Amino acid sequence: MSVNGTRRPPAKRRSTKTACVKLSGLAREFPSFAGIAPRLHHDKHPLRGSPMRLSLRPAFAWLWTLAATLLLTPNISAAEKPNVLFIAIDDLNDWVTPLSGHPQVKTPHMDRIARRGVTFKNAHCQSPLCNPSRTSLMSGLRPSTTGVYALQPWLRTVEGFEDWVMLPQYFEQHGYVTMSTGKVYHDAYPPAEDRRDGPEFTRWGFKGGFHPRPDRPIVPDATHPLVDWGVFPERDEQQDDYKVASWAVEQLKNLPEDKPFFLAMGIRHPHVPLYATQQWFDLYPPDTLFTPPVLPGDRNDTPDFSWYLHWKLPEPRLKWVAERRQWIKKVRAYLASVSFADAMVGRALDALEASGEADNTIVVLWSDHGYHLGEKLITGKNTLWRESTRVPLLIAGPGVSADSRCDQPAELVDLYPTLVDLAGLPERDGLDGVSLVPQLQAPTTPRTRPAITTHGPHNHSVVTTDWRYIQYADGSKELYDLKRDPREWHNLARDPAYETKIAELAQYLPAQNAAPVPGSKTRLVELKDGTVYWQSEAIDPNAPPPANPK
Ligand SMILES: [Ca+2]
Ligand SMILES: [Ca+2]
Repeated sequence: MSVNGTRRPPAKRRSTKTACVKLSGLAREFPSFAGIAPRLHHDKHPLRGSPMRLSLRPAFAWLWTLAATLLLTPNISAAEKPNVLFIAIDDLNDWVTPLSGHPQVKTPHMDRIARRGVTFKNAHCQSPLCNPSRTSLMSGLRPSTTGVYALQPWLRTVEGFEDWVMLPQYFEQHGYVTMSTGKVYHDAYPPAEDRRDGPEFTRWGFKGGFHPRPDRPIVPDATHPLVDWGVFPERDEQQDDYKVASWAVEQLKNLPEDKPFFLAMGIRHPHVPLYATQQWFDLYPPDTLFTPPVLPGDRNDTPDFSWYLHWKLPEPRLKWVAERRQWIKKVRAYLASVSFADAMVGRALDALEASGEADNTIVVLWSDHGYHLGEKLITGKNTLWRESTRVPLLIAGPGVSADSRCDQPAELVDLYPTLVDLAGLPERDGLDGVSLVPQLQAPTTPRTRPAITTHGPHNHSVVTTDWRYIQYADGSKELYDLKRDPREWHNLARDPAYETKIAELAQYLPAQNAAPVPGSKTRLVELKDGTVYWQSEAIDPNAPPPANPK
């Protein structure tokens, strides 16, 4: 099957006054930045639930305040401890309604969480790649601390981390029943023999995968079997993610009576392949959709090392999708996949409400990293820019300010200490993150730490409320003034006027830069003795970036 109705003129390049590029002949301008999007109407959403039922009613606000006071008191008994519904989304960038990264996106169920809690508008992953990001979040340690930078290995195989108490284990040690379904750790982790009740989680559910898949890719000349998009399959119930959510719903219908729960649900959409049923595509009529703005020559002022971070990837470059008139189709399929993922979140929220435990449950939703859909001339991830590092991070529940937004930097590595703090468990030493509870209680509370994202050893991004500084392993740099240049188009690092600012931000770079652990491979970039290696293969310094590697 294919996406219907995507008739549009041939791709053209032309500059606008704001130097945007319209590659797809679109009827409407993409707003210049998140936050100015018009309010979207969600009433026609096919799986819309009852969003107001989870919202905080003013008359009961004092009860929440009281609950917050009680819950933040250490040593509360197991029976009083709040539950945790821990929702992981894969490759979800800021194209969600609470962040307005794409002003046409429809995610009414994430809005339900946002209305009940705090939306972190400046939250960033620790690595723009599944395994290192998830390893960091679950261990509470940065990639630069563990040395896990690539898609392999599993942290348990790393010397010194065999018995490291991961986030769900810490909850289990303190009286919780922990449960997992879908992609919580990176795919294949833990290995199948350890994916049983006991290690890592009290109870393992349906793990799922990228199924079902059509007999052949929908996109003509697809660069990789998984890098595909279009209308598929016929019914939502056929999707693995639907079954993952169903398992979570079943647990919420049969909760343990004597213990609090920590239920982790990992949804793979909108990770490629971007398959969704017709109803989700119908939310995004192609003749009204727009692609994100792209600056011509945006990569002219970015260092060579920025290309090395994603030297050879299955995800096509912008030129590839634009020339094949697939850009708008991929954008549409991504949006459809986001709304499908949101609907799965909605099913879990509905079940939580029906369980009667909603008022005593912390709901946290996060994505492991973002995703480019044309910005900086690429699709995919593996960069240190906004599109890769910025992630949705929504936290709601007892002790959390309702319907609030926080502009302070936040990191996914903060989730471990934050959830421990919110649940009133004993403080856990030795973690790299810090509790976000001060911001959850009062979202304007300042935070001095920036957000750090790492991709491969010695490549870091530092984000504050106003700046992004990037430093690569060869010492090359980028600096962006986020107030003036939120899309990070104009690299200021070579301007001597910013030397002081760069020195100030460079102080926050991690002091420890662990070498890649044994077994590190797949999407690993390393600088060794003056030579850059992509997945252990030396890069010719005179070679141009591969146009569209497979
Ligand atoms: Ca991912
Ligand atoms: Ca640029």
